[in-house]
Amino acid sequence: MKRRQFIKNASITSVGLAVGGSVLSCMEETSEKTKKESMMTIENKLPIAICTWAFAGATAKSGEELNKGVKALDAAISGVEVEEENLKNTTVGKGGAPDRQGNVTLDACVMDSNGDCGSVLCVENITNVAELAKRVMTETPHVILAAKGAEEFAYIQGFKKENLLTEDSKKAWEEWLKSPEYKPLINIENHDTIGMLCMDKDGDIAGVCTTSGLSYKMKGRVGDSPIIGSGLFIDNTVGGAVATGMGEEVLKTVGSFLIVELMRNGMSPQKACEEAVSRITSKNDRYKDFQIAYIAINKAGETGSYCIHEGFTYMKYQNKVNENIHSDYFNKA
Ligand code: SD4
Repeated sequence: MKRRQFIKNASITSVGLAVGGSVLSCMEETSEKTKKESMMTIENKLPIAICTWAFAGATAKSGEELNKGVKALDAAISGVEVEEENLKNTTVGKGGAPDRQGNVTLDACVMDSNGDCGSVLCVENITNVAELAKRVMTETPHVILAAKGAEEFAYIQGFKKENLLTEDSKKAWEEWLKSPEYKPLINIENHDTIGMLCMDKDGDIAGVCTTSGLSYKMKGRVGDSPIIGSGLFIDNTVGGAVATGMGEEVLKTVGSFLIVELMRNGMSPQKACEEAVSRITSKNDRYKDFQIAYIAINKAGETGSYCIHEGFTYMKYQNKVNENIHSDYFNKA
């Protein structure tokens, strides 16, 4: 009796398993089909490059590279290098504003589609710090190199030693020294740190963030931009986010990681950027004195942005169209 019952149960179970198996394989087929269909829909949108502020040359460069089939991270680095090498840009790379003692120190990080990342902090005499951050990722067992160590590593890697302080930046700093009051500026000359997020033809997402940091900062000060999770975060299954503005406040809320996690839980890039700004403004009355802006992209190729004060714009390159988009903002009072 027991044996018969066992066989009966076993056969029910195996029917169940067989049926379950075919249900499973049917579900797998459906999800494979849905994946293929959504990949076909998204393919029409690819590639995409977005960056903070109106750095049109940067997204144009990244877009051109992506169209040639270059992967997301290398395309993003090529784009930001346009600004790292732009001597007129006083917030990124060569020509960036110095610290209080007249030293230009740069911060950068990169994050790739496979979750790898690299970062350099407070680096002097090297222009292309985004590429240097990538070399930390690919050529060392570490994630972060700081100051002299990062600079020495750059020379080993064949980077050129350059004086980053241009005559114009030096003059502006000398002017500032006459009454050296430290005040964060909102929307400096309508640009700031460049953060770039790229989604390549394969639908893979990677990002870069590079900056000279706050003008006339204290010696040794490092902001959010080279800190993975704060200035930049990518999860290739979900999306990516990058920040610009007052780094201290982004650091306190781990802003870019927060945005990616909010998107993982179902928020659109737009709503996730709004929520990350609200985490700052809801707790901090001083938000009136500083700007913070985020941009984000998700795996469906949707993008979003939000900032505290009016004036932040971002670039979006898609379908060979390179457009400047005005971000919505929090402080409408
Ligand atoms: C930083 N988020 O170092 C960067 C760039 C900046 O005003 O200076 N923004 O805080």
